[in-house]
Amino acid sequence: MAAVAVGAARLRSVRAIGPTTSSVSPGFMTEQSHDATAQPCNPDLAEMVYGVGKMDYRQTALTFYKEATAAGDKIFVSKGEQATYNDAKLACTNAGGQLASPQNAEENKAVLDFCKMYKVFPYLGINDLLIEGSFRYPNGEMLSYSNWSDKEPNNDQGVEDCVEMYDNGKWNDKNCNEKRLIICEF
Ligand SMILES: [Ca+2]
Ligand SMILES: [Ca+2]
Repeated sequence: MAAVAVGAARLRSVRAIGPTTSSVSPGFMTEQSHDATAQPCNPDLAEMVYGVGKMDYRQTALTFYKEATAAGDKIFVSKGEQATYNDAKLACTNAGGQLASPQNAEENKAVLDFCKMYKVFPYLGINDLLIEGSFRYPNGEMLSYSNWSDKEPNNDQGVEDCVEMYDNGKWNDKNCNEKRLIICEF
């Protein structure tokens, strides 16, 4: 648990730096308070923040997003908003990141934490839009980790090319036109 305490302390110190080093587009954070003294709206958030990384842009992300959690080399952020896949993808790329695309169990757990916090299934960045049945990361690379739910992906009715996460952490391929929670990774 020591790592949790260190991470939480780091988060507070990062917030104190303020927005001067921001390289993040304002489009995704227009409603976000820049108050350096702001506390997490969820009292459990501090428990979710751990292993804060060393890269400046990740610290910047933590500065601006109340709901942020780190897993390995990534930081995942969400404002609790929902959108179709294309709009969600755009929101993340405009912010300098991409839709959450967990590449191991730890990252999957970080995404799941947001799913549970907001009680909404999120979209992942993973999709088979390019080649049906060949699910890939946003950069086109093949998956190195997956956590499909039983009998998924099933491309139901031939229109499921995006991926949502259930509240048990399992994945389901889903129609990209549904609205799902936006979680970005940096
Ligand atoms: Ca498909
Ligand atoms: Ca499905």
